[in-house]
Amino acid sequence: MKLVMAIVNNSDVKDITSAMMQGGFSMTKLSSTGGFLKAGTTTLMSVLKNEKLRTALDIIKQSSHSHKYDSSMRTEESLTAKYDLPDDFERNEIVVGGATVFVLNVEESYKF
Ligand code: 2BA
Repeated sequence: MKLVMAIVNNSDVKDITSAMMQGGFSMTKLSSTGGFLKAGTTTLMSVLKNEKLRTALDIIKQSSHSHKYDSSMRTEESLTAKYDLPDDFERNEIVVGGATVFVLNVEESYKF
């Protein structure tokens, strides 16, 4: 068994979870926050059989989109003002996502 942990953009969550549920995968959604941009993200967790891993990764890949954050936006009264970049941050543009995915081995699983 594998544990897939996928950190995804909130705007992609609906498409990913719909496709995963249709594919018969069990999932848990966690609210998360990026350490660097401090923006809200969603972390999806799914434990699945080894032979289903490729299917799950394909679903996540197909429904995940990257987006750009422009640091000039941080002074505006807009959604992007929520970003709290380090004071010494100098890059003008950051590309976030689509999905950051970690795959871990699961040795045992119980439901009590
Ligand atoms: P954040 O930590 O908020 O990072 C958002 C984006 O900022 C990153 O996009 C990357 O383009 C940039 N970035 C991150 N750290 C940076 C730094 N020290 N200097 C310059 N730019 C930096 P992604 O790489 O697509 O990552 C999206 C989110 O996935 C991250 O949000 C974080 O929550 C998670 N993540 C990425 N790599 C990770 C890892 N190795 N371990 C745990 N979480 C990770």
